[in-house]
Amino acid sequence: MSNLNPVLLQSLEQVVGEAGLIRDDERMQSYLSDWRNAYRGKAALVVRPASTDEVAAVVRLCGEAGVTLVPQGGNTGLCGGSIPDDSGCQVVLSLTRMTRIRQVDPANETITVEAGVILQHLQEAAAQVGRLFPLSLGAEGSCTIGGNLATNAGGTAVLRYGNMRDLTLGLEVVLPDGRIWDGLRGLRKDNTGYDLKHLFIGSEGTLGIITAAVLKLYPAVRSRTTAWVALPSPQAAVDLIGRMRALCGDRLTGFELMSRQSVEFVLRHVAGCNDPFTEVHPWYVLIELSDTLVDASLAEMLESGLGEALEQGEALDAVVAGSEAQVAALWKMREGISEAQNHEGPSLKHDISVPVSSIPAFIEAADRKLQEAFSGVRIVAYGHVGDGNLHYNISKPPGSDDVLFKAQAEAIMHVIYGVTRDFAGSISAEHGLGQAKREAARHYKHPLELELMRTLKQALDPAGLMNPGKLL
Ligand code: FAD
Ligand code: 2HG
Ligand code: ZN
Repeated sequence: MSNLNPVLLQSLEQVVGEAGLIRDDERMQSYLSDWRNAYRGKAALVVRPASTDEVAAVVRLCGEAGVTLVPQGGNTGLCGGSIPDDSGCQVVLSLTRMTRIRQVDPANETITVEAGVILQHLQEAAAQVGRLFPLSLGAEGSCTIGGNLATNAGGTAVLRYGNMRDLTLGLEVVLPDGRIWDGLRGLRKDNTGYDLKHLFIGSEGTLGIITAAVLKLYPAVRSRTTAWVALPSPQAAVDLIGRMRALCGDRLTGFELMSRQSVEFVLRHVAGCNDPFTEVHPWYVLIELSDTLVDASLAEMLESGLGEALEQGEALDAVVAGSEAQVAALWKMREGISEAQNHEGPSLKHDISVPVSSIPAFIEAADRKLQEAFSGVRIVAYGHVGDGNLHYNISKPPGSDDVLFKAQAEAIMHVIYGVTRDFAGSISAEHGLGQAKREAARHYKHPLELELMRTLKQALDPAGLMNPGKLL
């Protein structure tokens, strides 16, 4: 049962009603650990407001009582940002009851949604008016728009449409003092000073609670073609993406790199996945072309690009999906990597980015240094290579001890982030810092950038009520 001050508890109940409070230990559990079970915390209470006014009242009440808040959406984040600490004194503020689509404006190509709307539901709402909301990622059936905004989520369509920052026109935010900032403007042009929405996008719940957003819509995709291609090396992937871009321009909407190790994990653990080739190859890419025209000759374009790549030795083999079921099967192989890696014991995630041109040299240097220092660890490298973003994840040597492996996590991380720094890269391309990379950011981010971030935090949240211990 909750150890919260009874007066505060009663006031919160008056705001959100009995349905908006979760206090018994058993029902709280799913809010206290993450998808991988890599982070676990305790909370005094989970509060689930159903409107912006309720969020504001909760923030005010908790602020007055000095109780810190942990905003939470679908709890699919991969760096512990939505998990409370283990004091048992924090309140988890879940946005999952704020699920209204407030407005669809096809003429303005915008949709206004509340923070708790699940990404997939937003995609479906856009499709109903013949539009596309392009953000697409493996957790789209559970992650929320608020979480996508707070982490500036990326995914598999960034190559063409950009990340959440690029897809957002306006925000509504409850500030740490309980005031509501109504920035829900559907404008593509607005030069009236600092663009405040960008402060909150990617702030991981440390500056305020995002309660709603105006997001961009795009014309619906009416044709697409998808291929699975075997490659000799990461350099071949960089060459191939250049070739496909020159040939297809903006029609290139997906280009995902996967090492053999990543694919092997999927074949081993994800039901219904089969290797499209009989031979084993060191690297693969999933390529997708799409267009708003029904008959856009995409298959010819793809086949012509792949034909040239095969001739040049850039590609070793290729299959083009012949049906929607085959398209889905190929994407399942790609999206299944996260889940498959969980079955191989603890995994160390490094969500890095470097310039696209440096991807091959990054992989070569990081692989070499890791294998020299940590013999037998399995490197699970894959990701959004067109964005320069690799998930350079590590699994323990087969049969080795979990505890010993976890004891090496920090040293492994420093090797990988050291190489990332050598290539002027970022230690977090899409998942954010949360609690996982907060300390690392102190080593790898410029001190002046950290100082500016602290200045902003101090200005907006001087009492440190919003998601303390995360990001900064
Ligand atoms: P949560 O996990 O609940 O929260 C994430 C962070 O946002 C926390 O710091 C939390 O405090 C804060 N937050 C949540 N809601 C709000 C709000 N309303 N206001 C303020 N702060 C808030 N991410 C990618 O970028 N690209 C991918 O391709 C990708 N693929 C994934 C695949 C799988 C299988 C999984 C499990 C995760 C993947 N992720 C990916 C990570 C994750 O899905 C995203 O970070 C997602 O945006 C998180 O949304 P959420 O609603 O689950 O947020
Ligand atoms: C992806 O691209 C996600 O599949 C998850 O960002 C990456 O689990 C991971 O490390
Ligand atoms: Zn990713």
